[in-house]
Amino acid sequence: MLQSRTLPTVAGLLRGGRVAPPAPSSAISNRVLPRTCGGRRLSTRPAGLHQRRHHSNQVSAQRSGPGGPKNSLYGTPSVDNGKLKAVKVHKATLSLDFGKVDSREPLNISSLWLRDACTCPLCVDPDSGQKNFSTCDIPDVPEVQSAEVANDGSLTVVWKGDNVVNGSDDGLHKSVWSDKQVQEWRSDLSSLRSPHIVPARRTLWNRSVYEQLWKGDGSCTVSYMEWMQDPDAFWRAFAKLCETGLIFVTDVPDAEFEVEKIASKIGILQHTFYGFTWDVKSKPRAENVAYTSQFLGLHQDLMYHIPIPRLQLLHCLANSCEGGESLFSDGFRAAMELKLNRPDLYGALTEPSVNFHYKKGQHSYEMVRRTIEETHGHLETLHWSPPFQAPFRRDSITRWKPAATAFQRSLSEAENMVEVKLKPGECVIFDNWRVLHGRQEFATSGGSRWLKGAYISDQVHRAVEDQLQERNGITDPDIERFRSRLADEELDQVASLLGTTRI
Ligand SMILES: O=C(O)CCC(=O)C(=O)O
Ligand SMILES: [Fe+2]
Ligand SMILES: [Zn+2]
Repeated sequence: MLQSRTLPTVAGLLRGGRVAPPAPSSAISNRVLPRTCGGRRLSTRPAGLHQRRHHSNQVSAQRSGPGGPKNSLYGTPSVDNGKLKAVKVHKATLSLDFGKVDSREPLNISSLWLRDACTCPLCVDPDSGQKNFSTCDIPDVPEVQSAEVANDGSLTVVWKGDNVVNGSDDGLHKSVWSDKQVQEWRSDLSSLRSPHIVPARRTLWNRSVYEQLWKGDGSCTVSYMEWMQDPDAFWRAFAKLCETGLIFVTDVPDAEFEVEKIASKIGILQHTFYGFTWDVKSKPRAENVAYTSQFLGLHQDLMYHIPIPRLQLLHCLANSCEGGESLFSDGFRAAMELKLNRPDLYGALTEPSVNFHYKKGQHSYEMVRRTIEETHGHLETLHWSPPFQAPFRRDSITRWKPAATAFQRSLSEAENMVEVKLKPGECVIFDNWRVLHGRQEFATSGGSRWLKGAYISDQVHRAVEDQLQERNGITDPDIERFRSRLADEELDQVASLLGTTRI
């Protein structure tokens, strides 16, 4: 049966086409709380958005995006950036002293590591950024001639008897690291940058919160011209995508290749066996349930594939059939609700118990996944796609089933799901690792329906998120602590959505 409701379009919602409670200045509190543990059971009080507004540290700053106040989206780094004060040279290590800015011991780094990490123009080609020597060319214990710290916190080490690159005849080689570089060594043993990227502060949403965000400052929507040509508008919209996982591009020209152009503003498209871009049209004997006119429950795409696409774009070229409304639900909100109310069920969903597959023609893909994946309590991704499930391992279904049923109920409750009938000229972009999508059944007679889709990989998404973070000037050497703090805040958000408080 098709539904015969009249539903507002995205643009209609944005222009206030749907009745909603008065929009608060900020939909959700994002206050920073001390870590709490254990007892998540809640005391209930009546739900109401107004209750969220009294929190001291409101989210409104987040709205400003990258052009706005510094740190708005990412929060303030949690560790004092005390500069390097002194260095001592031992036999095979250098000991770096950051003074008493935190309780850490001096940082001991081997001279081998330091010599390998030289970024001088002889060691790292300034044009290509690539290393000019092999780590195996360095002596096991490179000899230090001198080491000193400047007032600005930078570190200079002069190496002796150094033939690693063709340097000076006297065998001396000078390495200089800026304060910023030195700071990055403090966090952990990895010297890659991405572990230091502070994850975006997310706003978890149910239907009414999302509608308020839409109406709020319009930042969940961006016009095609702005997205393509106005860098500030692009970054604002991208920041919103990181925050909510769901944005809409409007006024897209009526042409097949536009989805590729919109996606290319973020970066290269992720090619999959569905094609570089793909058509969502109903067809006979469809190879994918998406290409039928049937109801399609909430799901994520390509759970059986490596890598799983991070962003999904769907550009609406035609949607005149009766039905065919798009459905979206914030999977992270549902996961956090479960964590808050039923940590036992949440735990069951973090086990690797779901088999996914796609087997057709020359394609044969399968993967076992955890429904919920987190790092230090911070949600990273979900894996939910009932149509592509393969039979379970016989010993895992019993524990998974009740937990998954509670999760599914929360995802698909009307108050948690956004339902929009996309109009031609609208393109939705959503985070396929977080936001689940689906669609209502539609009647193929008396109309046409055509969406054109594209994917962006996680790696490309991270690169752009990295630039966003760079614009915000945020890194956090203590990223693990930051992750668990964000996780704690998200539990508060979901408690607030449920009209309860955490004790
Ligand atoms: O038809 C739709 O609205 C969405 C279909 C779908 O799930 C997809 O293309 O991934
Ligand atoms: Fe899909
Ligand atoms: Zn060098």
